[in-house]
Amino acid sequence: LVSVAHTNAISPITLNPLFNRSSFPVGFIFGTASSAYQYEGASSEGGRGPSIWDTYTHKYPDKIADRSSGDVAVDSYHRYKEDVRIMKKMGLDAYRFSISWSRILPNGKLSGGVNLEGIKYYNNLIDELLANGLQPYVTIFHWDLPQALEDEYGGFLSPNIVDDFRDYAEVCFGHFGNRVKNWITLNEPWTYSNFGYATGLLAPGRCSDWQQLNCTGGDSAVEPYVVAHHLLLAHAAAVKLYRQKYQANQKGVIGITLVSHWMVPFSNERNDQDAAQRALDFMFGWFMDPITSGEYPKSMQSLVGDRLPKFSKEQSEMLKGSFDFLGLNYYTANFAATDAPKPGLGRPSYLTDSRVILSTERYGVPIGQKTATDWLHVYPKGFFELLIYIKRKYNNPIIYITENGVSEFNNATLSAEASRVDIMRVEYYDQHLSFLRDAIIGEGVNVNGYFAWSLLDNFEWADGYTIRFGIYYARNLRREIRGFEFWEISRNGISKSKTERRNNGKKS
Ligand code: PSG
Repeated sequence: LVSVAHTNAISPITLNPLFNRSSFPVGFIFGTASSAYQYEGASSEGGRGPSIWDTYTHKYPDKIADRSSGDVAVDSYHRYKEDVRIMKKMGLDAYRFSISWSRILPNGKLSGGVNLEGIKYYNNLIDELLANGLQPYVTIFHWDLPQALEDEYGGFLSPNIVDDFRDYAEVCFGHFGNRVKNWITLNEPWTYSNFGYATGLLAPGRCSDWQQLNCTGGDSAVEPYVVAHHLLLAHAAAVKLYRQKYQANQKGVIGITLVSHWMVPFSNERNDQDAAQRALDFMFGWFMDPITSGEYPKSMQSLVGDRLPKFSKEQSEMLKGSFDFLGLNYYTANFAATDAPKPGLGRPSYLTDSRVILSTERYGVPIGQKTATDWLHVYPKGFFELLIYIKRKYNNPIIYITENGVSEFNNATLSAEASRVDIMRVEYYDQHLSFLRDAIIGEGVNVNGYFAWSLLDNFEWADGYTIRFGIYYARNLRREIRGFEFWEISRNGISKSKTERRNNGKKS
């Protein structure tokens, strides 16, 4: 056993030396994930137009823990070749990145012109990946909406977004689809709606005044549902276009990335079990039900009532089956307890509509080991439970794990050398990959690949650079492998002796 006292490591490490890449099916894909605003930097270079994240970070610096922004981020706009070199060295098969909409269409719309310098950047990145044996998995929208569309019609609050998103997606298919065979329309529509329009913690930072969450406008009872509705319609429109016009020639596949926590009933009582189901409906079913059955979950229909938009018959048909694979992001689990309705009291909000009280603790005991992210406690078994739930409830879809990972604090007093020792992260990956293997091999869940969040430390939204998610250390434009090369699991298997050797000399 190894214990590393002067780092963020919490417990001694025990790893199964027999667990390695051959524990997964032949052809299983291993990769890492990133997103444009969190990585690229060069925010006003190369003809890029501003996005809502530029506005949000510059206009409301207090909303970001260290008052930072993605202006420079980890500079992947200039240093993508180095990123690719790192991934190749790690023995990875694939890279998930996102395209910055306003780098391609600086004012958001096709009619405003395509920025060829932006096209060129992504061409270069894609070519560099392919030349190094890495497959691009491309997210079309990872939250960085062109500011011009927010200004013109309120972004995803307006149905106008559907056509503009489809046009933008078409530019992507047209320019990159000859080489990109795996498309993801949206990253985590739940997070975009919930944090952008219910809590206001992420751009555009809207919520109801009465919630006193320091927003500058919004309506948490209505807007999250409207935004989610338009996200779903935009997704369906892009998939329809791809299937009608591009898929036969380009021979790629298209999906969507959804995030879900696993929900653990607070008690064994029936009402808490029901609460856990409602919590899943309001986080995951909200999006997964429409793309499988064309309808929102029944629980949402009855609890949200008239505030929940309705799909026309045609929209419903368009949504049904609108994915070749599900991208799934899993990080953590919550306890779910039933919340009795309080008639007459309180105004409605997405945050209370589900009649569930979510928590990460029960009687003072956290659901799992704490991390640098307040909503993220380590709960690996929930990964397994969620995968089985999806298999059973949604007819065993093809799944890619498009994100899974853990954060640590960016401790400025640690040397770069010490910040590279990440035993806690090694354990997190080891445990989650073990449960993933069990779900695939033991339970027949149809998972084709796995992407770690994240390749590098990067701009973590409202947390700025105060926390680190990278399996690679990155700061001040340095990039260095962490103390333990987690990805060796993909080639050689994790060996305890190797871990011990790496950490030798760092023990206190
Ligand atoms: C996911 C889940 C929550 C908040 C944010 C995310 N939650 O449950 O409160 S964001 C997701 C995202 C990526 C982030 C990463 C780590 O797709 O861009 O950097 O997770 O937070």
